[in-house]
Amino acid sequence: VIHHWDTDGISSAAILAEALKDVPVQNFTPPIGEYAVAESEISERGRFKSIIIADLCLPRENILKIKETTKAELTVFDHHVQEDIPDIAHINPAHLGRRRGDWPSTTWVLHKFLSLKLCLPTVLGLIGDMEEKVKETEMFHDVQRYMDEGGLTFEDLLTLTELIDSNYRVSDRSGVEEAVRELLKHWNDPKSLMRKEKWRRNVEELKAEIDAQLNPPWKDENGVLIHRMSSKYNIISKVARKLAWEGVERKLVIVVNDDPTGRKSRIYIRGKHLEPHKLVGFARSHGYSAGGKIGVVGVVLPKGEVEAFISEAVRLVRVK
Ligand SMILES: [Mn+2]
Repeated sequence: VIHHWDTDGISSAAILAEALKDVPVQNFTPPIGEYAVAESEISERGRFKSIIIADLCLPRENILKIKETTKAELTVFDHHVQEDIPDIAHINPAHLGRRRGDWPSTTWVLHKFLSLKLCLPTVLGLIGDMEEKVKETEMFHDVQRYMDEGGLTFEDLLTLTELIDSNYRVSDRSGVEEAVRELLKHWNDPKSLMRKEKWRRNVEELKAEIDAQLNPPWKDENGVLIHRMSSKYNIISKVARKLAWEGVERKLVIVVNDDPTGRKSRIYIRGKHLEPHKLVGFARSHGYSAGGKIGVVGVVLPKGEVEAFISEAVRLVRVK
């Protein structure tokens, strides 16, 4: 199972491993931040009859290359919008043109597709991807029931998604892969998972780093705030969220993280009604890797091109 490094991806891998417990299953996440997998790395781990890609939008060429190299059967479980690929089984209701809101997580796709009894990983995937917004979905009845039966609060589960996500936020790739085994070991036992010392230390470290990186200076003009920082951790969305809310909501928050060891920067743009298409299209036309959803756009580009991109981005967003 090749899976995304976030809680939904980790939980989806755990659900698949549990469903397939009669056969040996290995789980694998790409290098954190890279939406591609080197085929050689898969081959090094063994020979596989079947490969499942979960909650991870790999490029078409990458998927075809994996299939060609490994000769395995390939199946994709996802809820992101993706293109059709010949000879690849694609279990993705979003892709069938249904309303995206109906499928808030890959764990929910698996839950429905495999007709499972509601379990902790399914709930964690929903909360990991949706956070507070999950309360507005129809699945929240199920989440509520799960919490009532286990004597859990929403905050408990939100905290647990933070703990699980801490692995990728500190760029601990093997920690991400190990988290799948932890979910399997403590199936439906969130209290034990919440005590995991390593994850708790990660969260503490991340909190301190976020506070440190929140320090000014930043540029705040006409409701647009621009903050540039340099952290080795994946905290850009956390920093953006904190800056978006300071009593009043800012129209647009742009956070830039310059990779402390490389030549790339990551830009994260957050705005309440931000439409991603124009910005993502503009970024891709420059050859940058970019993605987004309503309210959020992320771009990776060379450090030296950050300033030019931001001034154009602000202009594009304003022209509405
Ligand atoms: Mn997801």
